[in-house]
Amino acid sequence: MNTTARIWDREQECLSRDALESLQLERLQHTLQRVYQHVPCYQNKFKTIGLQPQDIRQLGDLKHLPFTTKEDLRLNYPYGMFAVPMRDVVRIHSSSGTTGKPTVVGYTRNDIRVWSQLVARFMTAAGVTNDDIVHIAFGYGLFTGAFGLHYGSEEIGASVIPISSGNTDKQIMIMQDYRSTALVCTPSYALTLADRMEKIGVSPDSLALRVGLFGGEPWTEEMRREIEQRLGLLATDNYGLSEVMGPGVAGECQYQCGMHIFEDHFIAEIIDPESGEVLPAGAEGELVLTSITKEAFPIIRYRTRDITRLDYTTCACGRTHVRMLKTYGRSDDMLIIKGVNVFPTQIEEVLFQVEGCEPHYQLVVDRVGNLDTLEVQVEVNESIFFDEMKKQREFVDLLQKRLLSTLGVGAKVKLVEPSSITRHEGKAQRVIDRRKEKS
Ligand code: DLL
Repeated sequence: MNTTARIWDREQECLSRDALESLQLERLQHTLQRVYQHVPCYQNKFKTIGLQPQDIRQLGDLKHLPFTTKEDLRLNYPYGMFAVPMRDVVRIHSSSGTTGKPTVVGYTRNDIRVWSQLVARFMTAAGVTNDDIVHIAFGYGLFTGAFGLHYGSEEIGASVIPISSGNTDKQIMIMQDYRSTALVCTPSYALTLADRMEKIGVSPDSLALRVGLFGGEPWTEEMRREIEQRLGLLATDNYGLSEVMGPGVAGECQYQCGMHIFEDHFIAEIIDPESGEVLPAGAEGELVLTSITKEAFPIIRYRTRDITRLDYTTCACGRTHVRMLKTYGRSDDMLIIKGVNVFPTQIEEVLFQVEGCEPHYQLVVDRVGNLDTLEVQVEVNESIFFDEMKKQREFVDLLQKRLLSTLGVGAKVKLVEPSSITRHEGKAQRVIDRRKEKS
């Protein structure tokens, strides 16, 4: 039996805005009651501003509630934000944060069920069915990526290959031999696979891949086209964060025009990251998420730090849930170079448009005297490396000019040899900020 009809939950995914909003309000009110009763951090925050859960009478009142930040989670490390006793928690994950203590999140049995359904939802929207063989190359562990996609695939009834991360040659052999049809990993690892295949002479035609479910880090449209062309698949984007659930918060359908946020389970707002004010529909700003069905770890107005825009126009697929556009990345990933805000993805966009650049780059930020410097190290293909010096200089000039006009601040470009930039099996680490060592 093809289970698509069950996973493609038309009733919930195509609700009218009115019906959706009344469902959201009901679920929000219930969640607020629960956190007020069971999570001291929320109770204290609400009391400080003199607010009771019953004061939230319409969705518009949500803006009166305080934000939750990563700092709140750190202060309540490890289990202080849980709304159920530990005996009801069946799984623990944590964030992939590189600084300080990670944040810890928990799931009840029902949370795991909902999580699996939501991952199954976006996988279905991307075209995965029970006929697919899903190759999961995320690392299994505390990171939510692998388990989320694993349970979602099983919910669909697809055949899961839990290969985990690493050992790229083995990944390629398994994809070939086991006829994997759906690839799950970070977009940067998809490119690493493509590079390696090229190097060892494996053509994408010898694989059975047809769809990619990529997420966990920011990537550009240019990178999407490159992956699609080199792996011969439809590359879709999906978004989530461990604090809110993991993957399964939002995902693209086959029309690739933004990720549907599963609004029957989450409320999305866009705020001005400076003032905290809620911005009007369509404006660009920081995404703030509230969970309205989670049991173990409900989260109210969580500041994701991810910068995006919401698109409420109708999607060709028929789903009514709002779409978030590709995020440039976290506002914490934003570099401030001589006072100008720069996102690594803006640099990626420029590099990908210039013939000769390979899709691997690294940014080195430093401070010389009082001045910030930005160096863009980019791999270039052999032809440029071996060409005469004059041509190399012209190539560097061209890149520097384009970067200056896109970013509004100068960057020095350094061409490096193919394969010289460190590859990561999970999320790419693009920035080395030497200013941090100096401050
Ligand atoms: O990365 C959850 C996830 C796993 C999502 C696998 C999708 C696939 P964290 O490790 O907590 O959780 O990191 C969350 O990663 O706030 C974004 O900054 C970034 N991120 C995740 N997905 C995307 C995406 C997982 N599709 C943080 N585009 C988020 C851009 C993304 N950034």
